Amino acid sequence: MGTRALVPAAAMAALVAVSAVMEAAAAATTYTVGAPDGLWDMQTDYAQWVKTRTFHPGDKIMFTYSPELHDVVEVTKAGYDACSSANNISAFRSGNDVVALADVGTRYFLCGLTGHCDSGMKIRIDVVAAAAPGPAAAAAGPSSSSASRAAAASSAGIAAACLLLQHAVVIARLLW
Ligand SMILES: [Cu+2]
Repeated sequence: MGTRALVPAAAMAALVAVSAVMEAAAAATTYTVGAPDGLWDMQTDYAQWVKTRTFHPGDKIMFTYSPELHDVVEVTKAGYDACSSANNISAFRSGNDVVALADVGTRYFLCGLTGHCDSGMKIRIDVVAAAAPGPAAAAAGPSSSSASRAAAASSAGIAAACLLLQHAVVIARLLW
């Protein structure tokens, strides 16, 4: 195979990479709670886990666990602080529970089995607006802030795409 035949292949690979980057920039994220080092269990340090992640409206969290061993209860701050699921907001026990983080705010979850929350099986999720809004965007309200978030995400995608295209051009020149 001559080097010339490699050029269209390199261009095609660059195009595939570009569309993958564009999709990743626009998509919301689903976080498996505790992963990759843990899951929804008695060992994972959830305060540590949330520290390295940022949750935005539109993201989802997934609790993965054995339903014989645990469950998931969404509670108020009072319930979270007291490890009480008495006045719960909602309860899940499928072992594969996906919770949508629709709005900016704080959500509290714990395991309702006796003693598990007290042993640390509780998690607090802060859902924050995505892009750092300028003064105008901040005044305009939530719908425009999600629009500016989408714009920021797509411009990040385009910047990454341009970088990939530049690399493809360099590779194509070398091969030619
Ligand atoms: Cu549990």
